[in-house]
Amino acid sequence: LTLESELALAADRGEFELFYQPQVRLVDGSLVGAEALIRWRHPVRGYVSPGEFMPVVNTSALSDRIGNWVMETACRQARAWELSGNSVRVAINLSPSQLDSGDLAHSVAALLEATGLTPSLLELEVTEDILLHDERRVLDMFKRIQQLGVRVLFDDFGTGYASLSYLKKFPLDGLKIDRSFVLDLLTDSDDAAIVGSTIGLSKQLGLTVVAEGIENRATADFLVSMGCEEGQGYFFGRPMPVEAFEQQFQATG
Ligand code: G
Ligand code: G
Ligand code: MN
Ligand code: NA
Repeated sequence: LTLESELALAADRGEFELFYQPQVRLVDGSLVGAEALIRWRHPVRGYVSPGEFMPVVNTSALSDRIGNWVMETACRQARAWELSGNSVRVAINLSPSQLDSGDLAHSVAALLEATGLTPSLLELEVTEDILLHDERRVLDMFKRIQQLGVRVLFDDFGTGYASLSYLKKFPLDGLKIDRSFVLDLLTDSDDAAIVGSTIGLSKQLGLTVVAEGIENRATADFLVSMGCEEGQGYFFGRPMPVEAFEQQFQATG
């Protein structure tokens, strides 16, 4: 069995699951959102991380199916939290293939309609590979998604080849500073300079900025001192199954 056919079977059997990682307001650690991260609950191997299978998914016929499943599952979850009175903004990761097939803005609109989710509770995270697509098409799609009230964030900011030119070209709502700049923030003065400048740049451009990879309080405090408002990382919580997330954050009140 190839990995691709194993993955198709896994989809048939409902073996995919979304984990949620908390995103917090750094000054007080209060919950502001959650990033949905896919896992494969393998009957023998246990949870398999997306790094091991998403590259195959994204280049196979499965990409649409799994991409749509992620969007729908995350929207339903966000709506359930909204209805419970403890709204949690949910962020999902888009893969490049989701921009190629069909009309993403239309799918998002249909999902909001079907679930009843308040649009501002949904965020889409895009990486530079997505922005490498036909620029006009991406630009148009982002505009229509944003007109729905859904926010678009630039993920892994700073790791690509042309992050700054994408900020200029595309109507983004915010950016996520890649964890590779945050992990050694306290000891690496280059990282500190890059992160500090990125925060300043974001503010000047009117963008939300989220720091990733925060593993201790001192890093969170340092980010606050540099004006960063939101963050995410093992210090606040690992990606976890929905039940654990609800327990920790009482999202179901
Ligand atoms: O959760 P983890 O650190 O293992 O994620 C590894 C990578 O997989 C990250 O880059 C993350 O963005 C990506 N990823 C996780 N979930 C999804 C998903 O639902 N869709 C896509 N396209 N990528 C995902
Ligand atoms: O590429 P993206 O930003 O979507 O990747 C999210 C991934 O980052 C998740 O798979 C998650 O496991 C990982 N991650 C989240 N917080 C931390 C952290 O504090 N430290 C490290 N090393 N990885 C993290
Ligand atoms: Mn992400
Ligand atoms: Na990232």
